[in-house]
Amino acid sequence: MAPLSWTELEALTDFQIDTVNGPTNAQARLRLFGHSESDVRVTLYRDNHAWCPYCQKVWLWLEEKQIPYRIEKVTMFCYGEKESWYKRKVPSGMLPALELDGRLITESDDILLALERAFGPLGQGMGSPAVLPLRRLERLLFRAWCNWLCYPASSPRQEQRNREIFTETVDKVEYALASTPGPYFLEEFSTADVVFTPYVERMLASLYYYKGYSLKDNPRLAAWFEAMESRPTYRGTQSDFHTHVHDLPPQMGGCWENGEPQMLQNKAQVDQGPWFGLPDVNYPEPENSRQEALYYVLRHRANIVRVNPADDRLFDEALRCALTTLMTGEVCAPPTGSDAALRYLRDRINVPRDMSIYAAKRLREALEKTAALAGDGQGTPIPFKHRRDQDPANFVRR
Ligand SMILES: N[C@@H](CCC(=O)N[C@@H](CS)C(=O)NCC(=O)O)C(=O)O
Repeated sequence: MAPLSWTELEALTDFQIDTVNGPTNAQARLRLFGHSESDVRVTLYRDNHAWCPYCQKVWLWLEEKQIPYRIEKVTMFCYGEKESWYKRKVPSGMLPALELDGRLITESDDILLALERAFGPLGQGMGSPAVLPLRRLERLLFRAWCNWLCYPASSPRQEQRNREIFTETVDKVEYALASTPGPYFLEEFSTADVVFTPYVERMLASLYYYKGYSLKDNPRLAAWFEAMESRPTYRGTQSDFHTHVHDLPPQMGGCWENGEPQMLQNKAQVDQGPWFGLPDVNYPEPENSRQEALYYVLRHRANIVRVNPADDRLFDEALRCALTTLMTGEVCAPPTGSDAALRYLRDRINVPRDMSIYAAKRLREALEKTAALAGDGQGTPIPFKHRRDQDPANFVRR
C-alpha cells in the first residue's frame, strides 16, 4: 500500500481530550475540575517530560484532591538549559516547586504538608501515626533500590547481597500491604499510596530491565499496582518501561546491568518489542489508542520530522508509511534507508509526556514493523549520561 497523505491521515483520527476538565493528562497547563479560573490558588512547577518522581507525587496528590491548579514546565539539567526565570525563582533549579496563594514552597514533602494545611489531607495525612512509618519504609526501599541499581557491585557476592537487601525490604512492604484488608497501604487510598507511587513505578521498570527482576512477582505489590491502575488519576501520570529505563541513568548517576539471561531477554523486549505483554500495564487497552497516537504525531509532526537525523523528505514519507500501517494494518514499504530514522523515533516516544502507555505501544509497534521492511539499521543510541536528545526547546510548537 502507498503511504497516505497527511490530509488523509488527519481524517483517520477524531481523538479529543479536554486537558483542563477531563481526565488526568500530562499535556495540561491548567486544571480546573469544573471550577472557574478565579478559583486557582496553586501553580505547580514540574519538569517538561514528567520524569521527575517528586513532581509526580505532588501532581498525583493535586489530581486526587481535584484542586484547581496551573502547571509551569521546566527543563531538567540532564536534557537542556534550565530557564533563567526559574533560576531566579528557585536558585538551585530543583523541582518540584509550588506556589500557594503566591507563597513559594520547595521540597515535595513540605509542599504536601502545605497543601494539606490549605485543602485538608488525602485520606490520612503526611504526619498521621499511620502514614509516618510508611513514609520511612518508602525511603528504606528507595535506598535499597539505589544501592542495588545505581552503584557497580564489587563482586558477584556483593551483587547478590544488594539484591537480598532489596528483596528483604520488599518483604516489609508486602507485610505492610497485607496488614489491611484492601489493596492499598491503609484501609482507604491515601497519601501513603501517593508517596510510594513514583519510585515503586520506577523500581518495577528499572529492575525488570537492568536486573531481570519483576516487582510484580510479589502478590501484594501486584494487587497494589492493579488497584492504582483502576484510578484515572494514576493512569494519567503513569509512565512505561521504555521511558523510565532510559530517563533514569542520567538522573540517578547510572544504572548497572547484571548481565543475567533473564535480564538480557527483558532488555531486548523493552527496547525492540513486542511491547504488548510487558508487565508495565495491566488495565485493558482503550479502543482509541491508535487514534490517540496518530493525533499526537499529527500535532507535532513538523518538529518530529525536523529533529530526526534523517533527510526531512525521506523521513516524512517513512513516517507516513508507519502511520498508514498503524491505522490500516496494511503493509506499507518505507523508502530505502529510512530504517534507522524510524527506529530513532521509536526510541524517543515518552510516556506520559507524548501520549498514554497503550498509544505509545501501538506507535512503537508500527514504527518497528515499518522499519523492519527497510532493514535492521538502528537509530543513534540513546545517551546514558544526559538526555539532550530530548531537549524540549526542539519541540516548542511553531
Ligand atoms: N528532596 C527533593 C528532591 C527533588 C529532586 O531531587 N528533584 C530533581 C529531579 S527528580 C531535580 O529537580 N533535579 C534538578 C534537575 O534535574 O534539573 C524533593 O523531595 O522535592
